[in-house]
Amino acid sequence: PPRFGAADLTNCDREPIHLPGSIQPHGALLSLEAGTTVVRQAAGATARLLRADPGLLPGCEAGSLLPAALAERLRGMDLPPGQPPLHLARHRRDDIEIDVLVHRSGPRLVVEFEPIEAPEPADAFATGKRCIEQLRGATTLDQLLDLAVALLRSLTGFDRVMAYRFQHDESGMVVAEARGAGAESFLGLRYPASDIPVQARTLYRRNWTRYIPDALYRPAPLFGGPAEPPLDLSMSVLRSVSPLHLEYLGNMGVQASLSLSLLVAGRLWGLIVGHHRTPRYLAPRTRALCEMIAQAVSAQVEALSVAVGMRARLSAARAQDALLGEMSGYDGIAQGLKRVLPCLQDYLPAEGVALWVDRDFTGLGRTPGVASVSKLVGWLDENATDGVFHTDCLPEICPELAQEAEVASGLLALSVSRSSRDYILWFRGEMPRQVTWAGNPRKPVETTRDGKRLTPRRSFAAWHETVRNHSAPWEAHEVEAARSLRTALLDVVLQRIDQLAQATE
Ligand code: BLA
Repeated sequence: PPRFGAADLTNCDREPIHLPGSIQPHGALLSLEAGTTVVRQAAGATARLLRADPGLLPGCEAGSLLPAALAERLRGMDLPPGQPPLHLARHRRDDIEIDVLVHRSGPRLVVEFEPIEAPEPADAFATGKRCIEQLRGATTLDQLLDLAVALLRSLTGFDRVMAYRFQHDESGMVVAEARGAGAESFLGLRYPASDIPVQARTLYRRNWTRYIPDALYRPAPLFGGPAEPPLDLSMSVLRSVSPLHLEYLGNMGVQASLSLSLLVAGRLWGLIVGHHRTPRYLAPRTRALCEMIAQAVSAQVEALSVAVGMRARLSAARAQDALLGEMSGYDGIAQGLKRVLPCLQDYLPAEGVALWVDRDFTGLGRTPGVASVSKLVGWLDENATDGVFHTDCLPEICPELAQEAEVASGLLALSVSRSSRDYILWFRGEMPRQVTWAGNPRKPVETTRDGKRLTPRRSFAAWHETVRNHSAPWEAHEVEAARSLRTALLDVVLQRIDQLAQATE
């Protein structure tokens, strides 16, 4: 992998952003040997906050820099690694109020000092409680995210606050936005996956907040004792961020940013991102409130999607009972399925449904003709090993159906037998879609003016693309409903076989 700060387009997803060897200079950092107060590394505004130059600190006793009680507590601290920083103390030096945060990184205790440079919320608890109550009242995703960005903008005073949601292909889209009069709108714009490399996404699942009060900062290097290994700053609040990303922010006209992870069912679902055109400091307590709101939003997104899934499951179960009831009046499976074709069409939202049973085709609604379906079944036999197969871009993956985009861009296929190849096939037509990207997504980087280096793209001007050969996507609960129908049908088939066996005995 490249060294931190030396990555380019070809390897920026391997830049070790957790080992930057530097911090943002608005605070100070000490790493201590756990169980002692011996300083191993130091960086940042130690002269202002601890009255000693960082280069002189390695090897020193932190006890000589800190109030005795604080040093004592640090010495006795046994923290598990991987946890977010703990607020240890608020202390005052001359006229500066300083928050002291501590967390464990490998064999070191990392102590971060952050001066309070911005007003603090008057009543953080009451504000947090009110925000959470409001968020819990949201009954749709749009309502929830609109409320979240509005609350966060009023708390932070940022020019623009957005909810950014990851799509199936890891690109992202701005799905909610609150902004001031002068700020340009990014609502509805898509950004390619490469704008947030994979190691950054992995880190953002563990550490939920990133704060860059002034993107034009000069990184403050970590001074270390002899042979200090690189310090892992994954959980640090002062971590220096990738210079590539700082350039990107510059190209967007952004000088301060705050981004908060939205985690749903353990996955990085999206981010809430705040932008400001000029430097902007936020008190740690304000950021803690923001983080609390992001957590409440995450929980509510999950609750809403669980509710949607439950409703879908209930109605699928009802539809399935009706369908099986209807089928029970018929002797053969093939005959039964044909009779319930209208029920099958209603079972999933699709424009057409077809049966392929004993090499015989029956269709209802908009489906490809018998010749195409026969070829499709051959292709499925080769390519679909699972009992349930689905795609929203059939013409792109199945050459035999390349000409059928209009009626068969989407396919959900359910095999209803193990030996002979019988299928229920649901079809969805093409849904041409306009996607507006923030700049050309196939050129996420440009060369610098002197032509020497690659940098993130400079233009975020709307770039339109029409997506063809795609249908509406199959939702997870729809695929699940198909799977459960398959299990139920195979049960029926097995029962019939039993009955037949008994009858012949
Ligand atoms: C990180 N990229 C990020 C982050 C965001 C974005 C939100 C998280 C850091 C932060 O909090 O600011 C991208 N920001 C966006 C997007 C919007 C936004 C899409 O506001 C939309 C509104 N970036 C590139 C390219 C590279 C790259 C080409 O565009 C690499 C060649 C790298 N982005 C990059 C890296 C990070 C990053 C390395 C991690 C920064 C860090 O945490 O150290």
